[in-house]
Amino acid sequence: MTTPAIPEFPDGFLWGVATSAYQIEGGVDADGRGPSTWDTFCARPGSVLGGDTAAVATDHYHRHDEDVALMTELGLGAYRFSISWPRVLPAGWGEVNQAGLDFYDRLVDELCAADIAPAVTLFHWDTPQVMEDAGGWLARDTANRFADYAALVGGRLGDRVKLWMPLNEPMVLTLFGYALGVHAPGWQLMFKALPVAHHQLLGHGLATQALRAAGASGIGIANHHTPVWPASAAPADQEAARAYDALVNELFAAPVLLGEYPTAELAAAMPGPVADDLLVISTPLDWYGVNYYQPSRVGAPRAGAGAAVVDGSTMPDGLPFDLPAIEGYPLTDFGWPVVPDGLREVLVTLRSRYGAALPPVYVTENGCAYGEQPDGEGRVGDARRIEFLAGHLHAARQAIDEGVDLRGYFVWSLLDNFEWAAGYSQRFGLVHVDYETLVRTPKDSFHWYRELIRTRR
Ligand code: GBH
Repeated sequence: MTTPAIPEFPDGFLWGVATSAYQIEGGVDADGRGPSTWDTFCARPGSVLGGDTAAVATDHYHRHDEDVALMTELGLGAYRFSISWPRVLPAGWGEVNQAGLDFYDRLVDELCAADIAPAVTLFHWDTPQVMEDAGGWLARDTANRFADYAALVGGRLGDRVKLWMPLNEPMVLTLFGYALGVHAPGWQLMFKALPVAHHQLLGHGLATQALRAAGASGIGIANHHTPVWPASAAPADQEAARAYDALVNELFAAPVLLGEYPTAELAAAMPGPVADDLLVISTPLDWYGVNYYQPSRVGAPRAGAGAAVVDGSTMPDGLPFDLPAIEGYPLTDFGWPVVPDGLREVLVTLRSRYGAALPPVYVTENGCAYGEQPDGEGRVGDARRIEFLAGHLHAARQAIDEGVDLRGYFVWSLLDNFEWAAGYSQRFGLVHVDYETLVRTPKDSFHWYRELIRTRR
């Protein structure tokens, strides 16, 4: 195998991998965990491809020792994982499930013993079902309950966790979960979903304050970012692209970094004492996380165009955007174009948009779905993943040269796992998982990443 050359990174650059609780843990009924919105969504026919559920997933809940051993072999500097809110607080608030909290406490100890810095996401979309029944993220009170949960976890793990992210990709929960209905909880509220953005942002700000009060430090956010490329130079396409950019990129960055909503219309769509809330939402952060997968081509809606399909899910009618395919790039098995320079573009755009208000940056997710299987000798030849990662690391290095204070990079993901509405059809792991036997097989990309870390850590 020829190994693509990787540029040098600054001393202390943090090399990591990322996962999330619902996608890997399984054990949905184990030791007192409560149901989440995703358990409900999976049980609803037609929601997840092939009727897949995450009841077992990769069974990480019972195999975490083996998984930490894999991470140790990788020589990771950090491991980003999420805590399942309903595992810790089965009803979302009130009685604590000590067994659930103990699970994460042990995991953090195992990581520290292996010299791997724990990086913790508090919410990666798995809302306790009881909270959803009480209004979910459409209800302001969920932000307060979330802060209580943050205080609890921060108090228990704050002495050992190096990086905290209250939220992962609030954009995706708002858009996919509440506006379009292709993720849990499955609402199709279109623009009436905007309060979900505000309440998550408020929850982020309140949780940041609660974590600090509980003695935790190193607090950031993991936001999804995509370069937005107008479909053409026509004014209608330019305008649609501007609006899309405001909605998917700026809506979740400007309140946090600048204490303001990107447009007057968006600010006016938000509930509550918005000006006061923005003071909480913009509580200064120690760092800022970027999840990058691909750019977006955006134009004005075209008359007579069929319903848009995103990641295999059919979008509701009446979207104010058209998302034509990006052509001229190779595609992953998910159909996403491979555009490494898009990572440089999002990082440099953040830097120019937010300037001194942007704290040090981490790439908190980057990766690709390719379906290679083990051959007869148990080898998984995923050269395309190696090429993907190498290309994106070059782009990240270029962003540093262009003035971005980038401190680390997390590959999505350690293991093949439950890819939300796509079920098990998409494999993002450095490690292959056989879903019949749950046997883990490191892919070529795993060995490549280990070598990269070994020569640069
Ligand atoms: C991340 O989300 C998640 O944090 C993680 O849990 C997930 O497993 C991982 O990515 C891989 O999917 O057709 O233009 O609408 C990624 C967010 C949002 C990226 C939807 C791709 C589709 C692009 N994704 N987006 S578009």
